Amino acid sequence: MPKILAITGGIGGAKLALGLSQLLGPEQLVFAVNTADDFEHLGLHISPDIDSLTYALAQQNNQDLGWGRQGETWQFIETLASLGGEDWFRLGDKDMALHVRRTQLLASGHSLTQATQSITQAMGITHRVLPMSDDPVRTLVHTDQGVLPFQEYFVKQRCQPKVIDFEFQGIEDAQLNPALAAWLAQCDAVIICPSNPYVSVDPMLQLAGFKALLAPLPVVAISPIIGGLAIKGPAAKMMQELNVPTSAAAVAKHYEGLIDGFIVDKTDENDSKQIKIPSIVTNTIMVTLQDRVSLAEDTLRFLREFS
Ligand code: FO1
Repeated sequence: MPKILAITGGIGGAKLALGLSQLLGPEQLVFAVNTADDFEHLGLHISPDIDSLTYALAQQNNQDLGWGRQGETWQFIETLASLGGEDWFRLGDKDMALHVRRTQLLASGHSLTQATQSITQAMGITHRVLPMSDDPVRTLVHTDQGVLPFQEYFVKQRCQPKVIDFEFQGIEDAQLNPALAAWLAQCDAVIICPSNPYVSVDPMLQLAGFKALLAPLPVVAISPIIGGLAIKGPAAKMMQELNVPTSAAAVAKHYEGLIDGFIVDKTDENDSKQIKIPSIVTNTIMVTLQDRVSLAEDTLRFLREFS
């Protein structure tokens, strides 16, 4: 069986990650997660993309919100607001326990990788969830309303400001997670899950040495843009503001030179004719668990064409 690295960030990527986890065991499949959305808030270290993946793999994710945990209550954040605290970033009561636990583990000297390992194991997840780096990388969004830390842009400003550029603060000094580099050295192939190319995948690709480790491997990406829209999140809006066509073909171009194959939704069958690299058309809209598994099966089958 192949050894796969799945690169993910955000909600869309986490959906396919769950599908893949149903087909490949922890000896064949490892996840690399974006940490550039992380931030310190209320004295806690928050890692949203690690948490979206963790809850997805544990099948505990909040299907209505997309992010956070299912079956949540909001006593903490509402009480905090009543005391004059900040409540713009909605932290559910169960979700709070995860952030407190991670912060505690980091404060006692554990790395983000070790803290994540401890938490995912406690949630019954057997697959390894590897932060892209244990060093801080923070996405700053340069907009027409100034430079905004990512969560201020994404949550507080609800992605309204016009994007001019992205800056990954700390990227020059951040070391690629050694556990990730070690897995890549023995990997057979890499999957870039349907995540936002600009803020969920690019931070990882810009880590020194990462692209060089990908170069000898077959890499397949799934388009996060379907019919000119993102299923969730601001990817299409960002592309418009960056004067990039909001199309699956434009995402393939964004990954040009890095990927060997591209997977687009049936809606984009015509668009796929513009794509210069080998591509397949299938259903990439994941509503049910079966949708997630079917797309994972299609992806692994497609990957075999490059091995
Ligand atoms: N996204 C929101 O749009 N509003 C929120 O209040 C919010 C809270 C939140 C809490 C924990 C967490 O792990 C994620 C949360 N998110 C929220 C989503 C998060 O901002 C995004 O998932 C990523 O940063 C981008 O993928």
